[in-house]
Amino acid sequence: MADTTQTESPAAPTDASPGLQALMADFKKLTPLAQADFASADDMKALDEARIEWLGKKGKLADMNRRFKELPQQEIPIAGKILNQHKAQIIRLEKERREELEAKELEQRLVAEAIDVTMPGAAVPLGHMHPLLQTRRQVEGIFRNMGFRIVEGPEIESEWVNFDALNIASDHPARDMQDTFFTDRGRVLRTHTSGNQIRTMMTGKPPMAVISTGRVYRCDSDPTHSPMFMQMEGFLVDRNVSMAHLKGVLMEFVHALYGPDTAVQFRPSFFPFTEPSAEVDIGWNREKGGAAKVGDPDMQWMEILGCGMIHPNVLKNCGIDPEEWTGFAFGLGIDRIAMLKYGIKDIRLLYENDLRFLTQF
Ligand code: FA5
Repeated sequence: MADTTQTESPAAPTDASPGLQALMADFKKLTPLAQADFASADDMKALDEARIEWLGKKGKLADMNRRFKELPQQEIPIAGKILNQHKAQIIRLEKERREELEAKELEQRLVAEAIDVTMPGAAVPLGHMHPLLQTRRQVEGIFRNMGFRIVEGPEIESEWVNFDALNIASDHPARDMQDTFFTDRGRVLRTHTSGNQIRTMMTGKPPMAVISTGRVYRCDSDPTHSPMFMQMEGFLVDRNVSMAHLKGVLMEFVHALYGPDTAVQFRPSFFPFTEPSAEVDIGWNREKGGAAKVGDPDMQWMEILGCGMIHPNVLKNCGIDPEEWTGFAFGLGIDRIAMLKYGIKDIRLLYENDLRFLTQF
């Protein structure tokens, strides 16, 4: 704080009364005292208190003013002038100290709020695709590379498409093979994606090679069965299609997905919509998780798909002449493919949305 106390006080008239002389002597002492008070104020609050003490209505300058009534009348203007000069000085001292404190506070704030632009930013955790979706994309990619195109179908399906058109009569015991969730008016939550075979064949003309993936629903729940799971239907209709084509396509798929020495077996089976029918199992190691190679002593079989040559009745139901056209179809469980791919032991983990599980993939 600048030293301004050296400023000359106005001179008293030579014939000043003793009262005025005493007043002037007291005035002379005031400015250095005020300056000391302001200088010792370390923050704005203390400075405000000091200002009120000096310049307020009941402050020290006001006290001086009250002493004027003791002076002779003609000396009051002189005393007033002297008071105003001191007052101006004290106001200036207070202002200087205020500016100093403001500058200090600003500097402290700038230091406290300083941003280090070289610090690394806070990382936002990134999400990623669910393992089922990753598997679905990969599987679809393999079949697309072989020339299959993708179609979609509804999850609520008519009983006719889901069962009847697929050669499953209303009293056919095959309906019990897939425990069904019925909705109203002859509709069901689709139990498989085979209905998309019907929808596509009814609206399109062969030759065609199509895949269709989506959720399907059954009353089922254990480590390898979930009540909602994902299937992919694939089928191909052309002239002179045989079981050998089906086997070739599926072997190509298994090798692309799990590698060329993966253990695979085709087993005869039954589906009302294919004849002949088969199921495909992949070797898996339940303990280690993941697909097993041929010769693994701990290997067990896991069924991943059903398949076969499209039944002539199904082709006829869709307006396709079975004398001219033949085709194969398959329906694979995407969840089981994911279990084998990632070594997941319980299918239900895929639907629990537990981040500790999902972040591993
Ligand atoms: C069918 O659903 C037939 N539509 C498949 C088919 C299509 C056969 C075309 C012939 C021609 P299946 O019920 O076996 O078949 O189911 C096929 C695959 O879905 C199974 O091999 C299995 O991988 C998977 N799967 C079946 N039920 C479940 C379930 N509850 N949870 C998880 N995956 C399942």
